[in-house]
Amino acid sequence: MKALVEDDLFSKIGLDDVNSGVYDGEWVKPSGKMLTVKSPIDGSEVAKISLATRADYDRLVSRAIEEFKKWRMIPAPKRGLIIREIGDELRKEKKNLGKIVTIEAGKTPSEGEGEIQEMIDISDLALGLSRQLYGLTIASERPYHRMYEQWVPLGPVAVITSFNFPASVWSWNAFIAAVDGDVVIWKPSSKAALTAVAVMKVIERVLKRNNAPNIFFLMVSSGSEGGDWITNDPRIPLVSFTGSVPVGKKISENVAKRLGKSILELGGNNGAIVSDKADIDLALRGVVFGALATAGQRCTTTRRVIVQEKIYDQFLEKLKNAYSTIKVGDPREKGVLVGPLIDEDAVKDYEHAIDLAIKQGGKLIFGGKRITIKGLEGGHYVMPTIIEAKPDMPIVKEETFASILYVMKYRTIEEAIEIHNSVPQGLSSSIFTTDLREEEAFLSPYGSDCGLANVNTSTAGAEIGGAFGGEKDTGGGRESGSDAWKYYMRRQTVTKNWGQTLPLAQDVVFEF
Ligand code: UN1
Repeated sequence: MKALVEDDLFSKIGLDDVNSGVYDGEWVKPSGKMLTVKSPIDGSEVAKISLATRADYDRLVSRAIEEFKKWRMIPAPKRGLIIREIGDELRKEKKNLGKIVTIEAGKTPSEGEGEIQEMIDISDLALGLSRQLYGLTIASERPYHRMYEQWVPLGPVAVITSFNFPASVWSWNAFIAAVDGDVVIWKPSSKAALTAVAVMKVIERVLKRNNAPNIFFLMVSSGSEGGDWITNDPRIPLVSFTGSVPVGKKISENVAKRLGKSILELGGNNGAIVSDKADIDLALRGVVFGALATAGQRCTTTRRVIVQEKIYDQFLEKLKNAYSTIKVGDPREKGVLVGPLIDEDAVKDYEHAIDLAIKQGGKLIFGGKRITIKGLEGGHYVMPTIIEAKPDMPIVKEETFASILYVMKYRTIEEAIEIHNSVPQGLSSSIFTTDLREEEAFLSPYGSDCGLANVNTSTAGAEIGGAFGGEKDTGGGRESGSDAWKYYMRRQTVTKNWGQTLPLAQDVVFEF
């Protein structure tokens, strides 16, 4: 096997002399516990990173407040230029950072680099936005009055990210929040802390070079501890969280108790409807990519495929054939499309879900067990799995973060939509059809109930230009493009009287 970490990879990024997981403008010397970073590719240790102590956290938040006071007064287009330069630095480091993502999250190089590309894309979007933080002008009912709305920076905001998109999802939030005038405290998943440290190393260069306020802060912490500090801290007006439904509920409860704001991007249980009027080969590509990219560990992974009965057998056969050609293994190897799951717990969840599916009446069509790859015995590999299922099986309603695809049959498009919407989550959805009426039904008020609706393309692989997020148990938040920037600012309605009398709204009379 190739060495996991090439000789000079860490030094190129500036990682070799540091094992600090806390950055508050400077890298804080480790004083608490250490986290061991292991690669899911072979289970070996690749780094040790320090965890934030409560004292580190409090110092970090105080600094964030100080830096916010400076940053919010810099004009937004100038803030945009800093983010653009960060984008340029990421362009230079795309390959190296992509490699870190591969080592730590087990993604293929193409997906690892794709994630850094997504950061670059959002930096471009943020630059444009920095000149477009538009407010409305509103007609006043009073003479000599002017009304408008303006958007004002919010404060230090926290972004809590998951292991599966350890870099890009942070940047969706952080780069937009930064052009909005906020500073950002990042708590990455402890399963992907090395990527976060590496990203901060690259960004630090730009901030220091420009003598800019320190707008990005990092604190690695274990378990729920750091999350609890953040969510209960009234100094942080907004918490953006990506992760599981149970943790998201806890976070939103804590934040709501202090009347803070949260953006939640929780689980997906994404379905693809494949009509008998679909371009079958295109549908197959869309479903297989959606189900197996990132080893089934995307929020947008296709977990359910709902197939019209006339083409059901044919489609299932094609699906099985496609699955049998997919290479699972070391993601760095040419031809491998599916790497490992993130850790042993994920393998257990995979096995448990398959067990339950069979007990609940599902039929195993393909895969179903873990695999050992020669030379990578410590890695966490499983076979991509297809299970024939019924829509009302309880396991089908759950999101299992692994490559398990449930296949179901439908008769009419109405039935397909009903099955599609019969899960608690509402992130992404697809229909594969060439029939205009079916397509429009899927996009109609009785159609897909998800935040993302795709026609003839996969549930996974959204672009950054749209608002990303979903409904129901997915939490309702929106990040990334469109007008998601508004979440990170406060809206202020301004009324100005430029006359010499005081006319009152609603014609109220108050003479004295
Ligand atoms: C996630 O899994 O949290 O749409 C984000 C996609 C990626 C982002 C997924 N661009 O699949």
